[in-house]
Amino acid sequence: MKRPLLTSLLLLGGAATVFLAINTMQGCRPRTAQAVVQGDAASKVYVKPGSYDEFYNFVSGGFSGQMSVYGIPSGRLLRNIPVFTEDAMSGYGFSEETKPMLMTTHGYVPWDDSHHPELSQTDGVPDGKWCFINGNNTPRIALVDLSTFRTRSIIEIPNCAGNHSSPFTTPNSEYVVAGTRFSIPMGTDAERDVPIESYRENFKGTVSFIHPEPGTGKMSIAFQIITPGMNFDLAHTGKLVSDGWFFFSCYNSEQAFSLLEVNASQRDKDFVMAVNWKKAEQYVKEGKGRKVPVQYRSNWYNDATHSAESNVVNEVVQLDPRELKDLIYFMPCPKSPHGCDVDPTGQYIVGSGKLAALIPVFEFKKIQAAIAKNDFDGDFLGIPVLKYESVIKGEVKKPGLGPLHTEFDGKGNAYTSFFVSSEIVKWSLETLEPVDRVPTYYSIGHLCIPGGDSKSPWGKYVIAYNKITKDRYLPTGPELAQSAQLFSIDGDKMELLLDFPTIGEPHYAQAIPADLVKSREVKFFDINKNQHPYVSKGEKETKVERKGKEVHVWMTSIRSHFTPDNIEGVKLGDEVYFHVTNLEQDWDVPHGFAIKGAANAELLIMPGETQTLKWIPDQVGVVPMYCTDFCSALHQEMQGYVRVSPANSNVPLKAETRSVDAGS
Ligand code: CUK
Ligand code: CUA
Repeated sequence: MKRPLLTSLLLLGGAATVFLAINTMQGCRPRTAQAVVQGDAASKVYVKPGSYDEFYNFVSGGFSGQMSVYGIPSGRLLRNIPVFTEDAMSGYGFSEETKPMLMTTHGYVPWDDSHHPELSQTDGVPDGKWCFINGNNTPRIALVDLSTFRTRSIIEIPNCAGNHSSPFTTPNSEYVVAGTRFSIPMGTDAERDVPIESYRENFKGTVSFIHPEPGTGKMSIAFQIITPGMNFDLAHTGKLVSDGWFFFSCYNSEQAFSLLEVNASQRDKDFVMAVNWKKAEQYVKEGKGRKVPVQYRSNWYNDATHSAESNVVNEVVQLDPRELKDLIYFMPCPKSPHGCDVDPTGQYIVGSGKLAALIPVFEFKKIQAAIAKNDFDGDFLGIPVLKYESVIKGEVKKPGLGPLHTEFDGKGNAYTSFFVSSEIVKWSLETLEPVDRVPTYYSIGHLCIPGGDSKSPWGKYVIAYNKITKDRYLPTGPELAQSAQLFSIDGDKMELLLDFPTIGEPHYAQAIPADLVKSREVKFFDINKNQHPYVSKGEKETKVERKGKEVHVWMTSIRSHFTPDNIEGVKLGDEVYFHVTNLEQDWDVPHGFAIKGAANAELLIMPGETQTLKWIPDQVGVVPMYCTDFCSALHQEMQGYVRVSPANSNVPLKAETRSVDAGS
């Protein structure tokens, strides 16, 4: 009876058959693999030693939970920024100061699955201030501050399960959105403890609008819109003519809760959901929202105290579009749409049905006209469905197989990634005709043009983020390198320039001219402004104090010694807190701190910063500690000792250095 593959093939037909066939086919690749690289490609990606790349490229780390930063066009890795995953290299998630960043209502969650970096915008253009990224698994959004390349804040999203259609921004980053991938039952324990097969009655979705505070980057949930139960996949903001609207792709309008592979692929069309967020904002102001009890955490890293704060929030404002009639509308979209992209003029909304063999292009003014005339094709669970024919500008016919995502070059062209046929297709927004196509190696997911989802793209390159790299790199055991491919798009024809490996799975990425970020960089933290409760602003302020079982060490580091570097009087059963302040006031002089046997990572302390390592000694003896970052010619001399005595010992607590600055 059980023949799932055959059943799927029979049920899906068309593009899906090809999908499955290609999916199970090994080693299928275009013959032209070598021929497509032109002779002058190397010179176009060569950034000579000592020079800078033209663009920063922020790439999601997928299941690494991080975000990595590359230079374009060289593809050089510049940084791997810890976001949702603890990072032993920097001490993120290991130091006492950073632990609260990863707190959730489930406790400390040191990992997530991040898909979509999104740069903050001013007037519809990436401004280089922040980069947001979503956590898919334990629904969260993070804000990375591009002046420090560090995670500044993380907010948990309540009533959400699988935060996939996130964190896309409005044109002035008033909001970033979070749409739930999985619908779930919500409310009290009794309301949530229901049979899975009661999906239709009990399961709902939400899309949340998160407000980042312009000065601090603290995030809060402005409001949440409750929706019929289905899956939300991606989203993009309206702009210019369509400013004030947001568009989300939704699939599983079948409301399946098992074997979605088959059961959520039944209907010819699912939806793109149009949300009038300015209207939602107005309803919230008028008090038409409902305050619903929830629990979520909002975490924020304070650069003055060099410490994170984590606060629990207990309610959220919800809007119900079945009561507030003009809030959301559904537009039919073939078939299981994934990407949902808005062109630079804001007029056209491109839906990409994973199983569709065409691309529908919706037109904003037609959407408005249809809404004004109540030109509906019935409703879906109480939400009006606009007539497909009334809201589309047209369809891109037979562009390729398995369209996923579209970005724009700002010159009237769209670039769509095709997973199944493994290619990028360039097509004209005016004629809806394909004008160029180029193979990708292999099975492209997202693609990225610098500013390619904004009002003003820098349409010089497109970067493909591929799902399969077999045979492109030296093999590395069962898991092969993840991959990006750089193409130039400033001529008529797309041209492959470079393959470069990435960390984790690159889903989406964004890129921005380097100048918009470079000038913001913090070179070091001013020690005079350090408000950490355990700061030592000079060696004279260092000390050691016992508070019951806790031993606190006020410590400093400077090339090339710690103060104090000899500590005695620590006993078994103590908890030792090393509060290390890096006294340097110069760029790129971090010091590390590590101690033997600590069930912890190192600290990597930036100039002017204080960080704390917690250590529970478990053996009697003299224990070495040292600086881990090669900071000077005498880096190997940057060391010290802690004497650990038995629990009942009478060794007095003392700390000293023979440094002249310490004055002891
Ligand atoms: S993505 Cu998350 S499944 Cu196409 Cu935005 Cu890769
Ligand atoms: Cu400080 Cu090495």
